[in-house]
Amino acid sequence: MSNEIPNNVDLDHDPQLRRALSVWHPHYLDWWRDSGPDGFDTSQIYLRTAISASADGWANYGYVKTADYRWGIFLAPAANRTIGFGDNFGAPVWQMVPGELRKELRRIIVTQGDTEPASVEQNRELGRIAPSLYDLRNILQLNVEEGRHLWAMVYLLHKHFGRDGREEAEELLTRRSGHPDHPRILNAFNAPVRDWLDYFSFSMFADRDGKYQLAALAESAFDPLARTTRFMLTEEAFHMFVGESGIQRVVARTADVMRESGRPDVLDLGAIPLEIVQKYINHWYTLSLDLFGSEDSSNAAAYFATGLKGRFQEDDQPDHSALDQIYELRKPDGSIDQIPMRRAMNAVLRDSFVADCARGLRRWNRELERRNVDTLLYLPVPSFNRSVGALSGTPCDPKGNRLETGEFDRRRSEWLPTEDDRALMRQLMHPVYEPGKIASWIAPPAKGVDGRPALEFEYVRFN
Ligand code: BYC
Ligand code: FE
Ligand code: FE
Repeated sequence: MSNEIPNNVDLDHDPQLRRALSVWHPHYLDWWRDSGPDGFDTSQIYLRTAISASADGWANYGYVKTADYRWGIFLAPAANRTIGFGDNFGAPVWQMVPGELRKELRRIIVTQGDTEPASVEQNRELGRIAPSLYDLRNILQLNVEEGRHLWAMVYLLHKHFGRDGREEAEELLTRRSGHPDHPRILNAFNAPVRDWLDYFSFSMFADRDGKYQLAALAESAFDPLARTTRFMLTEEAFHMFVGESGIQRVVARTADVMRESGRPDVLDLGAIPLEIVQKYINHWYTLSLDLFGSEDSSNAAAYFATGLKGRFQEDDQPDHSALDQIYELRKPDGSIDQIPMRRAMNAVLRDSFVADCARGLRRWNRELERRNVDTLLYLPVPSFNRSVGALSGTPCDPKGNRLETGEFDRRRSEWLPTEDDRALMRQLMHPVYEPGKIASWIAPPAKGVDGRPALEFEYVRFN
């Protein structure tokens, strides 16, 4: 079985795990066929496959069909860790699930696991309108890796949660993004991803939520979870790169066309107006802020106290107990909520995320400044367009000015993508599958994959 399923969890000597996987694996393949990337079953794609957790083992490149991809199970190497935060600070980490935390831990793993197949379902159709072979290859790479991330969580469920773990693993293949009766768990993973501007924004912001959530779980006192998520993070860097560099290339192209034409409305010239880029940023950024959960959360406090979930780079925190501090949450009406620090862990994690996003925005804006375009892109304030947490229910504009609900609804189309905007994006996007060519609305990548040429290389061979 280890030939078929690359792993470093000694699958060959774990009959129980093999039995669980032998039931689940065919169901996974059915799910992949029904819900994975549509239209490329017979194509050979230049993909990287993780075949071991060592430095050179996780990035092996070669042509494969997605259905033949070898989804593996990898944990980052064992380290002699102790618990780094909360009430059990300094105690040895756990190799087994403590009975009294079983339910909470399962919930965290299921919530994480649920996002991975959801994202594959969300961009199922996008390969059909890819702007270049390079981009087509990248979206398929992300899809197989999100598939592998599902395996990572299913491994934990099968290995550590017995029968309910096996049931949850099946459920992960049963829910569907956007399904009216069996939706995915978190809101952003039920939102439609209809065009490549959606997709790049999603990878920039939602995958970046993934980075912060995984980093918080990489601190977990439950060592198998910490080690799985550490390995997942090595792949996540590429996902965020696809999003960040994708928008950067869109912005660079738009700025070039604006400079050449001397006007901001560049749609008829085959580029994407900055106004539409900004609306997509507003949409996906705010959905991703919601993914952090409520700013004041008793669940978050319990996760931190017990050691299930830490902060981003917990080692760098001056105080690992977080008992005596207060988090100040500024509300749109100007008032400030004083939240005990442990209850504010979702907000603390979100703040790290916001700072990281702002860095990406500065990079995009540099493309504009370099071409003397004076409209710049921005991130809305955290209270804009929120549906989850303490900032929802008090409407404001992207700068934070309070609005009546009626006014927000009336002016929504100024800030968030409309059906018309989406239709325009769809009209712009046609597949470009010829080596050396690229769609009109995006600049070529700075470099190719694995040292290959950016555009001239045949990243996908159609059969
Ligand atoms: N949508 O106390 P609260 C990724 C629910 S992305 C809908 O506020 P808590 C990826 C919550 O479940 C990373 N419901 O927050 C990216 C709870 O429901 P119940 C994903 C939501 O418990 C791209 C209630 O509201 N990983 O990997 O601290 C491509 C009150 O909860 C939402 C994780 O999220 C929402 N946005 O939850 C592929 C890590 N937010 O139980 C992959 C695992 C909250 O009262 N998850 N609710 O019915 C967690 O650590 C936590 O569950 C949360 C925050 C971060 C979601
Ligand atoms: Fe993932
Ligand atoms: Fe990802």
